[in-house]
Amino acid sequence: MSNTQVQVPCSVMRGGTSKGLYFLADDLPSDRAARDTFLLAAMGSPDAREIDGMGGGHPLTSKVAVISRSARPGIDVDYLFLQVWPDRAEVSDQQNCGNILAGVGPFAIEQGLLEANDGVTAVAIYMVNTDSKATAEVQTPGGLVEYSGEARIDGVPGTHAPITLNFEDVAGSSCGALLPTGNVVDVVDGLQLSCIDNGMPVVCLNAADFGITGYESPAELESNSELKARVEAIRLQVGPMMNLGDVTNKTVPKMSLLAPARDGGLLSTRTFIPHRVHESIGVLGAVSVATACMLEGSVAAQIAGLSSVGESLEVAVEHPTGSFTVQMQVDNSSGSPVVTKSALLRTARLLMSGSIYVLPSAWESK
Ligand code: NQM
Repeated sequence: MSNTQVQVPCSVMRGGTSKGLYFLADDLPSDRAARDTFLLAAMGSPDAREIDGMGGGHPLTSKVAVISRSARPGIDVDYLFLQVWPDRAEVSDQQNCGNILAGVGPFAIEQGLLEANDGVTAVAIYMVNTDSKATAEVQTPGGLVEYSGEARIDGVPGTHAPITLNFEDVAGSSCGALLPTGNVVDVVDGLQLSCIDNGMPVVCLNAADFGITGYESPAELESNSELKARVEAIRLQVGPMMNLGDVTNKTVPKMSLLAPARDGGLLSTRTFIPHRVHESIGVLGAVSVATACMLEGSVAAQIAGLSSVGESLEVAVEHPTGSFTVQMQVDNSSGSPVVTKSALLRTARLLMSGSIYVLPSAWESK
């Protein structure tokens, strides 16, 4: 079709409240620098609008999934998540993404990496970034991925087929421990905060400590340069405390500003991811915040006010475009609650399947 550009097989999918490019690992250069040069060109980065590529000019729409058949026992596919910075020539594998994860099962089935059942297919996924496992339940009547359905998730218009994501043992997957600093509460710049990693490194902060309500829109928060500077100053200090090293150029930890719930949820969140404010909240980010609500004395627990926790509970984390429900299994046998499993509802949709075109200068052959 194009004699003067390189074309690479690719699907575009919405995964949860994010959107990204999905590739088979075999279709990408195995050399990391060559792969990243290609991905930057494919997205149109660096450019705030990503006008010369497929990216949407926002971290939530500048994401990549790289998928391959897994050699690991009991695992169907390996999933590597890559964040392409829109306005900076950088590709990061330093975080996982539970929203893009929602598209991995459907993509793997569409690409023939595993055979679907007639009904529901459980896809076992190894998450390369965090060396952890998730299982996605994908609707596959007649052995084909079904995208239509009645499931609704806040932040996405309309309804679609449900995809249930199940996580086990994700505590400390990036930082080495659920409480990476060893404390439920730390004090930085005179403010109490709680650092947690139950699948995503998150710093829980009290929005009121910053003189805001915590119900502002993402645009309002992003235009508050004093707030942004204070949040970033704290993030840079907390990164090494969370075993993440220098986080200047990293997309973790996420900074979640918390306020009391307004719509029947557990609490309300506004999350810096970290330089833009999330339009909703990340999947593993929500699991981490919900987990923090169960830890007595944490900044999240002080705001959520959960008095006691049963073995099985469903909590709603409020965010700018609605709320996010997380089901949790909790083990109370040690005296303090330990979240052993979490499950949540997402939807995903295949938007396009075909080829991405890049200039020859962006492609070094495999
Ligand atoms: O926390 C955005 C998203 C995410 C990450 C981010 C995510 C997760 O919503 O699991 O899904 O926090 O950068 O896609």
